[in-house]
Amino acid sequence: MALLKIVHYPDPRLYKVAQPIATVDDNIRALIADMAETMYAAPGIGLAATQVDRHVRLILVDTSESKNDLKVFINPEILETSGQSEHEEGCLSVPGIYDTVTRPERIRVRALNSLGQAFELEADDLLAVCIQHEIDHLNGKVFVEYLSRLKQERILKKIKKQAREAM
Ligand code: K1U
Ligand code: ZN
Repeated sequence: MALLKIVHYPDPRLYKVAQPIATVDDNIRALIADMAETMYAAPGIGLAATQVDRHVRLILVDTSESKNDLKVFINPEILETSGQSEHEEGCLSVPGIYDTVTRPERIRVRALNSLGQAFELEADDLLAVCIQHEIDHLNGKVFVEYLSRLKQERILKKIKKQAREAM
């Protein structure tokens, strides 16, 4: 297994649209293992392949307290949504920035697991927020794009300052 480098906003690679995975093979399972190690080490509760510069439709989520409930979604599709809720979000690609985003409250999602088997899952609360946040990454969207232009400008300034100070 290996720790992968997480791409930081506003890197243009975060805006690429990820491609469907045609075959769930050992290469994909190796990527899942590396992404899981990277997500838990960060630490994070989700990670999309886009964030580690792999532009395939694969996301991982683990919102459990014990960090032992890894959920793998390959080619995830949101089939249904209902309600609306506000939740504070963070992003490993936008370190140190947290803000409130409004999204559908409950979702039904269909995907393949790491064996290539299809499954459906109903999610609400943090799990639903996290799945939607990660699918946005696959579509080239970062959560700050839900915020006002003024907030986005402030976040960009802060991120650029952090990057300068890290040099
Ligand atoms: O996509 C990502 O960058 C991961 C992101 C997922 C996420 C968090 C909160 C709301 C929506 C999506 C993170 O994991 S940020 C880190 C974080 O929230 C966290 C880290 C450790 C423990 C608890 C939360
Ligand atoms: Zn994110």
